[in-house]
Parts: sequence; structure tokens; C-alpha cells
Amino acid sequence: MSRVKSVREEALAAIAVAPGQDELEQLRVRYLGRKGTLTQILRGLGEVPAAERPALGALANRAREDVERAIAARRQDLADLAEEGRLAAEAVDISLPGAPWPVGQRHIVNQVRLEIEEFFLHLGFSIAEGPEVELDYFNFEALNIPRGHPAREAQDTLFVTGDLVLRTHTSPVQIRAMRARAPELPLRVICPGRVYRRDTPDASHLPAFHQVEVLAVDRGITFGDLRGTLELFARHLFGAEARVRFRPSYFPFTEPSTEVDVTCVCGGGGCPTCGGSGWLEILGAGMVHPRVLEHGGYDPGEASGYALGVGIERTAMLRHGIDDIRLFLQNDVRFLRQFGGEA
Ligand code: 2NL
Repeated sequence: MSRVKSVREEALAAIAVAPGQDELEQLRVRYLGRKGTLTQILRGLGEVPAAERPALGALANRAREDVERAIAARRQDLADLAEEGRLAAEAVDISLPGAPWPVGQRHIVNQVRLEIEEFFLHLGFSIAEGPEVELDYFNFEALNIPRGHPAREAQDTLFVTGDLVLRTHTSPVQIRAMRARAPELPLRVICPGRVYRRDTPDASHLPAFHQVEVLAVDRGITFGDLRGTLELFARHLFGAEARVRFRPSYFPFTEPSTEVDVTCVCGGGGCPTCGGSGWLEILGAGMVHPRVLEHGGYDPGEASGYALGVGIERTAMLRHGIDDIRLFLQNDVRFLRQFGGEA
């Protein structure tokens, strides 16, 4: 009887502190296995005198049940401890600040676009946008460029179908703006956007680039209005000392037409951007052709207007001395970071 009690105590004590499932299994084998201590005692009951057998048998059976229960309980405790350990190891501190995300800057093309927009918005112009896939009528016909006109060849158009083109300028947006407003006056719109030409890329050509076109239509608008606007515009983009000059030119949609130069910062001292001439060609402009006004829904006897078109990449190149237009599309941050443009 006392041996059963001491085996039971010894087993329960060992089970309570078994460090792992393997050690627990070894204890089970030691006490309850085929040759286990308690198993041997129960098996040896036959040799015990009959008078002592029932009491000893009952004690040994209870001891075996107690040890079995203790093993099951310890097994569950060890499993719970292991699970707790796994959860603790996987825990994430959600109060930690996040890793900083690298933030880019505004692209130089968009910086220049915004500067141009800002200037004309302050003069009372509104921004108008329109489709990049455009009807032949709006891109050419309404701009006094009829079928067979050499300007259509020279423009090297990308055709979608016989009647649909990728717009070669944003002028069609201005035609749409006139037709939406006419005969109401005045009309003052600027049309920024991407335009397309059938060009092979080189240092000064891209098949897709950006421009802003400007259109003012009202009673009594003269070339003097265009000149004054361009003088202010040149100072806005190239600094207070900038001056402009006008060279006669030709566009089918303006008459007269002019190409506009701005003084180079080098003052003509022989810089690579102006080639030493002291002048940079920045844009084309003119008085809206009467036929274009008519297509816009205005009576050229009542209304007149000026218009201009400025290339955004070209303006950025002249301002920053960039010598290859393809740099704008390469998204090399070493190039883009030079121009700031807050995040
Ligand atoms: C250039 C020349 C120009 C226009 C664009 C225009 C638009 C309408 C009517 C008349 Cl709706 N003209 N736009 C006028 C003159 C020049 O762009 O070389 N741009 C980069």
C-alpha cells in the first residue's frame, strides 16, 4: 500500500513539472506502459494475499487513474504554453510609426504648365480641355487647313481612321469652346494638353508632347492686346528683365501670324541655348483668321481675337538649358530632382 502511495506521489510530482511533451510521454511509459511501475503492481495483484487484494487493487486503480488524469492535464497545459509562445512571437506592435514612403515631386512639365495656367487665370482666362482623339473637322477643317493643304502633310499627323486623328495641337479644344459660347462675348480660354505628331524621337522631337494654346475673342481686340499680353507673359516665365520681339510668320489659322522671341539670360554672350544670338524662339501667335472665327460661330465683322500656342517641353528646355527633349520621358529622378517641385 505504501509503495503504491509513494509511486503515485512520485509520478504526480514528476508529471507536474515535465518540461515538454516528449518528457511527459517518457513518464507515461515509465508508470503506465506495458512494463510501467503501476502496471506491474496491478499485474502482481494475484500474488497478494486475498484479504489485502481488494483494498490494494482499489488503491492501485485509483493511483493509475490519477496519473492518467495528471498526464492529460499536463499535456493540455504544455500545448497551451506552446500556443501562447507562438502568439507572443508573432505579435505586431501596431503603435509603431510606419516606414517613411518615398515621395516624388511634380514633373517639370507640369510645373511649367501650372505657371502658364496661373498667368492666364490671373488675366481672366478659363481652362478648357477636350479629347485627344479628335475629328478631322476640329483638328484641321475648322482651323482653315482644308484637305490637300500642305500643312496637313507638314504636321505629320497620326491617323486613327480616315476621319479621326490624334490631335496635332490643342486648337480643336478652342474651336469647341468658341462653338459652345458663340455668339456670347468675350471668350477667354486656355487649352493645355498632350498633342501628337508623327515624328521619330530625337533631341528636339517627340511623337507626344505638351502645349498650351491661348485664345481671346471680343469686340475690338487688336494686335496691340496680343503684344501687351506677350510682354507680360515673357516676364512671368523668363524674369522681369525679359523682352520680346516679333518676327512675321505664317499659320493657316491666324492672319497676321508671328513668331515670338524672348531675350536670352546670357544677353547674347554666346550661350549654347540661344546659339549666341541673344534670342530664344518661345511661341507662335497671331490674330485669329476670319474663317476660323466663322467656324467658331462668331461674325468676323463683329468680333476679333488673338491666339497663341506655346510648347511646354520647349519652354522648360529654354528656361533650364535642357538640350534633349527625351529627358522629360525617362523619369530619371536625378534629372527630375534638379527642378524641385515640392512633393
Ligand atoms: C506654335 C504656334 C499657334 C494658334 C497656335 C490658334 C487657335 C485657334 C485659332 C487661331 Cl482656335 N489660332 N492657335 C495660333 C498661332 C500659333 O501655335 O508654334 N505653337 C507651338
